Amino acid sequence: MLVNGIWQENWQPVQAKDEQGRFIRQTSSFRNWVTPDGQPGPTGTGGFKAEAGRYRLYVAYICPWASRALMVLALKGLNEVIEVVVVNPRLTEQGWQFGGFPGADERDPSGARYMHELYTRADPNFTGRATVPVLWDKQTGTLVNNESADIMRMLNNAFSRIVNQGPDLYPPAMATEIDALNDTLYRELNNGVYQAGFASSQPAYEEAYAKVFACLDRLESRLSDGRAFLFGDGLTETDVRLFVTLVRFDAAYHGLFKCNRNILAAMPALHAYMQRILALDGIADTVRLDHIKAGYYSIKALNPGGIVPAGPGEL
Ligand SMILES: N[C@@H](CCC(=O)N[C@@H](CS)C(=O)NCC(=O)O)C(=O)O
Repeated sequence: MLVNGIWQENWQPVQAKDEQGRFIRQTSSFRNWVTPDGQPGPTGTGGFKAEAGRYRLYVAYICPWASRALMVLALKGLNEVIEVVVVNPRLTEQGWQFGGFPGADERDPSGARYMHELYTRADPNFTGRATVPVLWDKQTGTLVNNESADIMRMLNNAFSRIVNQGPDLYPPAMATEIDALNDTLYRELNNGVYQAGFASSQPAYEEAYAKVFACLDRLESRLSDGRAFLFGDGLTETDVRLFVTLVRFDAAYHGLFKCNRNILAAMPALHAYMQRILALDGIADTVRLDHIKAGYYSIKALNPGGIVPAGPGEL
């Protein structure tokens, strides 16, 4: 399809759609885990022991999936233990690029110009998207994991013998509830906004739009009872997953992705909740509105002229 054809060149996440024009996200392909002793984790092979200075996390501030990994890194006090490299927020015809945007790292420490070079270094036969986030092992020169859901879990506890800081974002006693709400949030909201934005048919868009706002309405009512976070007083990984979508909502999803029933600021409990998380130690540094706007509005299939909106100026 033409729409698909155009934006496969400029913005790659729409690599697949179903027969109704619904966007389908690619599954991640590197699934090894960093563990305290280097034993294999739930998937993949072993050999990736938690060590200070050994790993590097590649992120884009535009990207909610990368940002959720970066948020866990900050919450767990791992900034000195894991190096972070930030790519240019504007996806090029060769994917993510290093350098050329304020607040992005000018160079990749290992000398790559594009993210895809790291993928082929790790696997010369790799086929698929060169997505962020990427957790990279400097010692063996390979890609450990490119699935943010896994990276969040590793950063939550694999390094606790090196730095023991921050809340347990996935307490075993809450695993079932967390997994269930994560799953709903992903389908209806985190990925729902992308399904609205990248729908290639009117019914697919309307279906996604309805899902997004039904989910936001339920969350607004859940948070209206005065609780600080989704499950009460304690922050969990589900809050991190929700926050990354909320913080992009007014700047990108409301306009570009046509999720425009209302702005987030019109939902008082959700807006206050977002501000509460933004105020946590280290979190504001993971949110760059200039990268978010420049990145999303550089998606040519959705915004051919490339004009970046002036507002909102702040969150
Ligand atoms: N499953 C991945 C998804 C990551 C993802 O889709 N990242 C997007 C940016 S928001 C990306 O890098 N896209 C580049 C491309 O598809 O070429 C995760 O959650 O880690």
